[in-house]
Amino acid sequence: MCVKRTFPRRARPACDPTTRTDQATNRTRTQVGIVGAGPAGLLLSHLLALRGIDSVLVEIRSRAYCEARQRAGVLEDGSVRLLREAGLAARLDQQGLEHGGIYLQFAGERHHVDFRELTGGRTVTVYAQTEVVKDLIAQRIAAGGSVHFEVTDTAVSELTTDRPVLRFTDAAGVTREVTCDAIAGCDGFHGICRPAIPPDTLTVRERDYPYAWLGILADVPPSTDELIYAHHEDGFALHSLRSPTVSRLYLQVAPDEPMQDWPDDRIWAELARRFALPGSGWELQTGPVLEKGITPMRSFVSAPMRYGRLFLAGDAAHIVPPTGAKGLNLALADVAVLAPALDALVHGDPGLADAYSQTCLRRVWRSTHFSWWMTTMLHRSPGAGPMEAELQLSQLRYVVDSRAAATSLAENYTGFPELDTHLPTAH
Ligand code: RFL
Ligand code: PHB
Repeated sequence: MCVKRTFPRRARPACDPTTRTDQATNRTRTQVGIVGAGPAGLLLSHLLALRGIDSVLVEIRSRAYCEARQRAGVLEDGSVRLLREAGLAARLDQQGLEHGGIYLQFAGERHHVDFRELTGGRTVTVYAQTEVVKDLIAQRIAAGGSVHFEVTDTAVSELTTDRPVLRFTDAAGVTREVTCDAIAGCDGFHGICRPAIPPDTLTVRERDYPYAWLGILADVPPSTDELIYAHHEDGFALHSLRSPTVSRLYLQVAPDEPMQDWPDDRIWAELARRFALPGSGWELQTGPVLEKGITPMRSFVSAPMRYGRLFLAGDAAHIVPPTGAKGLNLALADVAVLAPALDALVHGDPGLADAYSQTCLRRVWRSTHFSWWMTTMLHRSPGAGPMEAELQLSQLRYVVDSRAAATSLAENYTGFPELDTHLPTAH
């Protein structure tokens, strides 16, 4: 039997928030103010709209910049389900590339870790964050959502009252003040929301890694059917992709590595060395480099993810090194929890909002551990001696030889715990 569930829409009291503007003072009233048009902020504003909740979203960058920023590429199966159930997967279902495993390469051997077989059919999907962001922005604009790009002077205040305020100057230079029921800080690691919280109320755990990733986007078909994570004595390398004709590759480099020391030929030569499989006939295909950049690696968790009526989501609260492909997925998972919590809160029930931080932090710490584990197993630490190298190789061999160890990698990579989308399934 197909049951179509709809969201209970509560009637709004006459004096209660819908988004409306007082022209003279540029004061606006909304239910949820959202800072940041990354995946977290955009998806949150859509999930809230599905529940009949108004939001105003502000973004410091232009729409074009947000849509072009090269970042993540891998969606867990729960993230795909979330986007699908939220009605956002038309292009994802056409263009996303479902992957049933990864390759782990070390000591001149390449081993397949088969997620489908190890996890009872779970997979990941290669679909770039740029595309997720494009889909979300298009949806918010088409739905008439209030989204302001190229704002300046974003500030949040009155956070411990039940009427927190979001201030900003819009692209036309008009200073605006939005009184909200709650504010979502989805403004990434360098945003203004986390610093608006008194530091003595936050516990921060963090670790920097003594290496970085040099990433390239290349106009060449991938040389592999699934991602290759390669451990090499010269450092880690990752072969990912964006489409059947565009590859995404990463090289471990020093954190202070000058980009100008890496002309394209040197990058390709180093990638070829780290992915080489002598005697196998496999070769890395090269092509024009479309874009390149260096990304530092850090683990960071700030808790709780709430201060009064300010709720942090995504990179604003936590970041992980990219080796586990978790950052984007965590951002989406946070807002899947935050949307129903804010829905209940603005209708007078604080229970889910009170549980928000703790609910999210369980997944955050699982992903933080997994990302740290993948990172330290696969990278070469400067100054590490033969003892560390043997321990890493033993760990890698254990993962490919032991079904239990491989299953642990597979269930974490595809997403653990399984995501509750908090959305009704449409049939
Ligand atoms: P974002 O995407 O950083 O968005 C925050 C937004 O807030 C805006 N902002 C402000 N807006 C208004 N006023 C202010 N004062 C503001 N300050 C900032 C910013 O301009 C921005 O638009 O955070 P969000 O939404 O939490 O999303 C997080 C993800 O972007 C991030 O975790 C991932 O990209 C991490 N990541 C990966 N995650 C995965 O799940 N799978 C992957 O395969 C993966 N690969 C990666 C990655 C990150 C990488 N880099 C570059 C860090 C690969 C790389 C190389
Ligand atoms: C990517 O495609 O950008 C990507 C894939 C897997 C990772 C990190 C980044 O672990």
